Amino acid sequence: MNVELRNNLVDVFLETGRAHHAAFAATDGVDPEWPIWYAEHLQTPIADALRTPFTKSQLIYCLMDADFEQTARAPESDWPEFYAKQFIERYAQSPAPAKDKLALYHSRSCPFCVFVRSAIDRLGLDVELREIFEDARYRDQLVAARGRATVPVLRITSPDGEERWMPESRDIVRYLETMSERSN
Ligand SMILES: N[C@@H](CCC(=O)N[C@@H](CS)C(=O)NCC(=O)O)C(=O)O
Repeated sequence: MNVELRNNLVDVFLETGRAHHAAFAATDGVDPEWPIWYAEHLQTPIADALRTPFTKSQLIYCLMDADFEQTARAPESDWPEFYAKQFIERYAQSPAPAKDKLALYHSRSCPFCVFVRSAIDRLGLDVELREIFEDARYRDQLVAARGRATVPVLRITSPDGEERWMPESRDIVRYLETMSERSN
């Protein structure tokens, strides 16, 4: 369980509960239409916290469901804690897995580079293009890593910073195709 997210949601529920109580002070918080009022006030903070869009109707359903579950399973528990846990378990988006960063060292005129660039376009991949004759830094990086300036070379940087330099246009295209299949 993501503790920071849970605490964040508990705070959101508590604050909204206080605001609701203040708004319905005349009836000491009694409001038979409470899910509608809560959905109105929770829509933005809940969607932001869980990184999931909610319509008000969905939120009304989720709130009523949490109320039902709490009454049935844990009537003694603190409702903000219970709701936070249930919302996280059922509706939180898991963070997108970190991806490798890809950069292609290439030159405009090289036919092997054209072959790789057209595969990148066809597959719709996010690959940074580094033209070694337009920016001397790219040529220097390539020579420092490989001892020569032959292009194309794909630089693959993993989320933990580990690097691979992949030469050979056919190997690069094969690698990109595999990446693309995996992400579909
Ligand atoms: N077998 C390689 C051939 C790459 C190649 O010959 N690239 C040429 C440009 S088209 C090059 O960089 N020549 C300059 C050099 O090797 O320093 C591939 O398929 O990627």
